[in-house]
Amino acid sequence: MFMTKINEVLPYDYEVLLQKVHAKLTDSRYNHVLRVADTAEALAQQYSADPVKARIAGIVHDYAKQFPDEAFKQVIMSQKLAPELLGYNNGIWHGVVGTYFIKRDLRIFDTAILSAVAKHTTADVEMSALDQIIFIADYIEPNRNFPGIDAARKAAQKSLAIGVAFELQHTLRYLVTQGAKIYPKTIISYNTWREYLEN
Ligand code: DGI
Ligand code: FE
Ligand code: FE
Repeated sequence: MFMTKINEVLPYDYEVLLQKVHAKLTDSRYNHVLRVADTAEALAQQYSADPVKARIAGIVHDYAKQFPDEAFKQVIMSQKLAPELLGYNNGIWHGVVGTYFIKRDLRIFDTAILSAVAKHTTADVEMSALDQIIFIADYIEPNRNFPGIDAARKAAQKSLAIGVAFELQHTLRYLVTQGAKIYPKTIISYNTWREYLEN
């Protein structure tokens, strides 16, 4: 069983990470990230992934959620990220672009953790076990309550891939009913993972 030591991915104590993250989030959002970390750690234990990286990724996954739009636009331009990103909003930016602030402010550079954060909203056509765990944990943490949550939790107990496929189908369906602009990676992820759908 592979398990990272916390000081291999964090240049300071875990409690300091919690303080840094809490400082940027409302209490309710901070409590969400704590629940995602607990859920991700449990999924990692269940599915033989690294529970330390799962916990840290859970703690930081929404780090940039309350950063102002202007900050994201500046990073997209200064770092020469895909200009198409400017056509989206915080919903997409806080993960894909949020990794920039995680590196800059939190000094976390572990590529597996950063990948899981980058993919936590949109998924991707290729996802590591840790990527899948954070994507799912964000969706099924204990306070989530929406039509279909029981089926989402059951799907995640069958396999990570079934959990990802279920979540993509339901998220895409929801976004379309809202008339939201769909990020292309969300669509190609759905096309890739739908083979695991059980209905
Ligand atoms: O950050 P959380 O609220 O915990 O959850 P999240 O990161 O999964 O979702 C953030 C928002 O992003 C949520 O309102 C749904 C939205 N979203 C997910 N995929 C897409 C999207 N929004 C657009 N416009 N397009 C997408 O493809
Ligand atoms: Fe998020
Ligand atoms: Fe979240």
